[in-house]
Amino acid sequence: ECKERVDTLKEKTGVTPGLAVILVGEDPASAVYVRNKIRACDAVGIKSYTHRLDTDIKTEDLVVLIHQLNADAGVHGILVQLPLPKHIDMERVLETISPEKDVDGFHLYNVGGLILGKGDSFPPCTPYGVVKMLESENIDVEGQNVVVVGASNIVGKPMALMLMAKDATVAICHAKTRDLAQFTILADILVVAAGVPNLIVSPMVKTGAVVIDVGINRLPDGRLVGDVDFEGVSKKASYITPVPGGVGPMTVTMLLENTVASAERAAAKGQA
Ligand code: L34
Repeated sequence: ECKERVDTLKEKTGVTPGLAVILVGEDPASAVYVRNKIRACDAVGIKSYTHRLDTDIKTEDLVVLIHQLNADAGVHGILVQLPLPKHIDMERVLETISPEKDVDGFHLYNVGGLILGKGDSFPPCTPYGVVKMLESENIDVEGQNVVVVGASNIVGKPMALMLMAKDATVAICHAKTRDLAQFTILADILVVAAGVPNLIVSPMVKTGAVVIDVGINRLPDGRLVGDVDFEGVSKKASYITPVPGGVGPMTVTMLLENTVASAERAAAKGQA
């Protein structure tokens, strides 16, 4: 679908969507994710511009680069891969990105837009991908009990808001929640984004539940696993997402979708 939209946009307006990707430092997981994003851009015809920066770059230098990208008409999306090194002022970096190019949805404007349901704001890619998966499987969330495990700014909090906007009854659990199982057992839809391997085992899951595993953990033996015991829980769930091959690729896909949407808006404004 993204490729079709890109082709149409190029044909009708001559605009090629552009995504600037900023990767600071040598985090191996981030390098893999960024590589996957760049490949996905290539596959649909989005032009990507990668900026690989030294770990000890200063906040100020990042800010200067982002200002340049904000002013670049060929760039419709700007992505700063997280986590950033500790010495960098992440908030300042994220607030420097122009909200119209903030295809990650991390700028305050887009975060606020999520609360108010503003149509022109970009939803963050990971929870947006979860919503798309539910939609494409025709899983209606209205009136359903949704339990989100994990309250991060990137996943848990926006996930809860998006499903609330679709009239689900949402509970958010987190690391300080007492007796997690008493919440998870009530979930018709269980979204797990805690970053703890095997946190969710079969007795904690209601029969027939939809289980979305956002976790991505690398075990000492090199295996990649989610937060859910897939083997056990898959026997009880009506739907379950695998790791790898589930939420991760959807995150990448929604980045493409946001970038294409941004380019379409720019073209419509005639400022591309
Ligand atoms: N700024 N930082 C920013 N935006 C984001 O949307 C992210 N996220 C999270 C981390 N930091 C970010 C990602 O890109 C997580 N994430 C992400 C992206 C891609 C994949 C996983 C997480 C992915 O491609 N996962 C593959 C396996 C990758 C592997 O082999 O390690 C999968 O099949 O799950």
